[in-house]
Amino acid sequence: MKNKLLTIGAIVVSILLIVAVIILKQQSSEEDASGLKISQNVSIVDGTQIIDIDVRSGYYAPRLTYANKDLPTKLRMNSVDSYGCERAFRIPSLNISSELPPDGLTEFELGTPTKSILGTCSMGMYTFLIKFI
Ligand SMILES: [Cu+2]
Repeated sequence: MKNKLLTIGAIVVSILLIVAVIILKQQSSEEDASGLKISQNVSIVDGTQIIDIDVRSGYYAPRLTYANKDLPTKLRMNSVDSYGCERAFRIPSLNISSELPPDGLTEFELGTPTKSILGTCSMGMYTFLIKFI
């Protein structure tokens, strides 16, 4: 009888632990989903926000960037072995149109953006989006 009670007690404790772990996990994943975070390719130097985007043959990376709004902002395009149409670079909302080099950094002044900025190749095959939060 005593053994049975001990076994039942152990089972109840185990179930409670499992439920607690599941609840804690759900809470942390909810925080991750709702709390937008500034992306790792964003840095602030002397009050200017710098957003780094990689330019490679066939893509821009990262595809989605979260940056700070209300900061003077520069876009820094980092080309490495770029020989595709990603070099024909456009930001339609800012009337920016530029031929990027196959290798090297190219900077663009974005002002103090309030709206999202879409970067794209001239034909719209490759894109990236910067959201200001
Ligand atoms: Cu293209």
